[in-house]
Amino acid sequence: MRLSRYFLPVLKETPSEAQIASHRLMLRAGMIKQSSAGIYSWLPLGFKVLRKLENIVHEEQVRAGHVPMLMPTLQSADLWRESGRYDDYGQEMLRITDRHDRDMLYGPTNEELITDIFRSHVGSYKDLPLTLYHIQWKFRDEVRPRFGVMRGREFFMKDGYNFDLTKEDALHAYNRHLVSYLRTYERMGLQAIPMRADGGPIGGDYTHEFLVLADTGESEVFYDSAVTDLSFGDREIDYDDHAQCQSILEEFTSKYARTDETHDEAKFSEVPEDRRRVARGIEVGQIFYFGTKYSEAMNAMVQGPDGKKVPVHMGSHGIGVSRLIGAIIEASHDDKGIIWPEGVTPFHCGIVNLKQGDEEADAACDALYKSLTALGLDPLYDDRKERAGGKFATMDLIGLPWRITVGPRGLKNGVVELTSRRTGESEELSPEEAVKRIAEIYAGL
Ligand code: 5CA
Repeated sequence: MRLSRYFLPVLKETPSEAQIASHRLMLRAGMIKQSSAGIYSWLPLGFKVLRKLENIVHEEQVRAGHVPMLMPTLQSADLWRESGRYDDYGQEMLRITDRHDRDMLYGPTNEELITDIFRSHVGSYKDLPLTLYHIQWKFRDEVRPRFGVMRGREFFMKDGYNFDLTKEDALHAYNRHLVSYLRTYERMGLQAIPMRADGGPIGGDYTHEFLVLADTGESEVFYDSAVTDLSFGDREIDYDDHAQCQSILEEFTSKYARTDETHDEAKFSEVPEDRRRVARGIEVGQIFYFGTKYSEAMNAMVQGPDGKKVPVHMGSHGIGVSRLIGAIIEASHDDKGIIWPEGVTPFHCGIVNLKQGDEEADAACDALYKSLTALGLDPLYDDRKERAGGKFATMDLIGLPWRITVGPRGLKNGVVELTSRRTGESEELSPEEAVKRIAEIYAGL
């Protein structure tokens, strides 16, 4: 993309309404624009990151054997009356009446809708196990929407639902989700710690929240610092292997790590004192096993091997896709702007032309742009007639991990400059070498 043809409305001033770094930086970098409280337009740069996260989530869900689909944002109130949640959900639910006076609502989550789909089409244990998921906009009329996309009213969420014949199978689905989530967050450059949580309005005995540690996080968390040494890495996973998924779950959840809702001071005091941490975190996902709660209320039964009808065991599993952008920025920025991890960056690198209009510099930038795109890479070329300082400031603000700087002086010696946004370190290389380096960095991402 050429910056002169893009839409990147960066702000010079720090917006006064933004209280935390990620909100400030998303507004300044022209990623989002608030349209009303807790509701945002996703401008091109923000939209690009959102799509990248969505893709990672899809890839990891499909890898785990889960099946993608898409359900509507508007739902009929009748299903929620069946489950008993229409009244329970309270004011967070946005209720709408259509022209025929039918009660509708903007879905805050989809347990009811998916259970209805399931019961309409599945009647035998032979069709199980089954996990369906979608990535769709949700609406919760939060009392205090704040911190930008972190606590929005409209937000983008992946929600998945498993259907199993037995509790044991459903717990395998739970473990499988935990493992796939660990992989998902790591690909986004994040450490998200599974912590024992509270079922809330979804219900359930088994539930973990995934938290990214950040001083600006809304949740208070208590953990054994040993959990932060764990890393998923590139292990081979067989998602059908119950024992393997179980052992990974144990590895990642056996140390003390809880949110304030489930915190137990006596248990916490058993953690060696020098490893006890009280901190704050951003909740970027939650998994639940809730047994037959919805299947019984909504009569979602299957015929078991003995011919008897039994309610299915279910769980639901969510990832806050739009919130994740805020979490990534909270975890990765400096005073100049965002620093995108390579796995989620909106463009792979920036090209800064120090002397736009100079024949040689323009030709070198065009050639770089062509070579990079020919390799399937996605550079952002700042081809505006602007001062170098302004171009660098924009690149630093929007946080592309790599920048290639091209100027007449370097070109005389046959070199361009490759700079890492994270370390600030620069290297002089031939343009071909610079392209090769960028290609190597992104190989396999
Ligand atoms: N049905 C279950 C699992 S699919 C569910 O709704 N879980 S949840 O309530 O925990 O939401 C899943 C994730 O969505 C949360 O972990 C959080 O990351 C994100 N989320 C929830 N509320 C908001 C909000 N108001 N703004 C942004 N993200 C949110």
